[in-house]
Amino acid sequence: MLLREASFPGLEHIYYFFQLIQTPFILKNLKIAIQKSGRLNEKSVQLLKNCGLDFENYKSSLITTVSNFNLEILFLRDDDIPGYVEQGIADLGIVGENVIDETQSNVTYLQRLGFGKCTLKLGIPKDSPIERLEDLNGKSIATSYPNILTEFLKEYKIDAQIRTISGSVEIAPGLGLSDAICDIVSTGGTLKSNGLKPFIDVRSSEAILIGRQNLQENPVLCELLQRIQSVLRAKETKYLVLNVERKNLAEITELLHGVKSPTIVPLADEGWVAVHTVISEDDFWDKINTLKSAGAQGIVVMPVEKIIL
Ligand code: PRT
Ligand code: ZN
Repeated sequence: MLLREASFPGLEHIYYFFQLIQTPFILKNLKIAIQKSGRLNEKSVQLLKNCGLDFENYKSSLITTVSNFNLEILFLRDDDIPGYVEQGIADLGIVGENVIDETQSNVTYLQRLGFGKCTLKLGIPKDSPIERLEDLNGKSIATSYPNILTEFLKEYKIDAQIRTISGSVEIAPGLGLSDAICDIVSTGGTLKSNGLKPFIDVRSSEAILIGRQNLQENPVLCELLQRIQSVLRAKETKYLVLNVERKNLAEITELLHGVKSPTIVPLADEGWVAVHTVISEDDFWDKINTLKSAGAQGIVVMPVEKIIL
């Protein structure tokens, strides 16, 4: 099923309303809402494709059906995703934690997805006299995240005025609209190019798979979750092949103690073996350097597509 882009605002909402009232009677597929376009779109689509789901990803479509799995994909603005999931219009959603918190939606966290990482930070002008959090008392802060910021200020008992603006928050201090800002930062480039500097972290965020309440028992969800977890595990893991002189094998095997049991394959040269194993990506270069120091040679590193436990 493919619904073309609405030619006037609101058509998709009418469509989803009819979906909602029909859902219990007609539609059996699970529905997952992902961002239509923006920073989370590509990685969300890629994750679902890596799970073996086959679907068309037309830029103009608002909904598409997965041909080989009981799932439909809704393409929405990220701000709408938690609400659609909370109301049960979508069963699942992929969205940043910052949006879930800001919309204060009652949804279940099913899986952290490891992409879309960023931090909601307070930022101040480079030459600001503000030095400590308490210096924000009596000051104004521009943000698109008034709910998260309200909670944060309450927690630290700071009495500052929140100026809610929907975009381009970084220009607010320069325009004299606020003394500070609270916005998403990833590289920090936007802060810098607007004459601001990071001040204090409010919360970190990454993309999360969320679900509506009472979904845990669904077998389609269990299968999807299993596939997602196997893709995520694989992403954190590398397949290694290394050549080792037999006299160094015990030490190398010891270094790979985190692995259940590496595969040892004899080489044509009788004094050498090839060790096949998987390692996690944490401290990857440290591990490789340690293996090299212990005598490993000709190290080949390969990506792992899926790990099914
Ligand atoms: O159109 P729609 O409403 O769906 O999308 P959007 O424009 O509201 O959101 P989008 O696509 O910009 O971001 C989607 C999600 O990606 C956010 O909710 C976060 O969870 C996550 N994310 C990760 C980011 C960033 N990194 C990010 N850098 N969201 C926004 N930014 C912006 C930030 O607002 C600021 O303007 O990028 C700028 C700062 O980036 P740096 O790299 O200069 O620090
Ligand atoms: Zn948005």
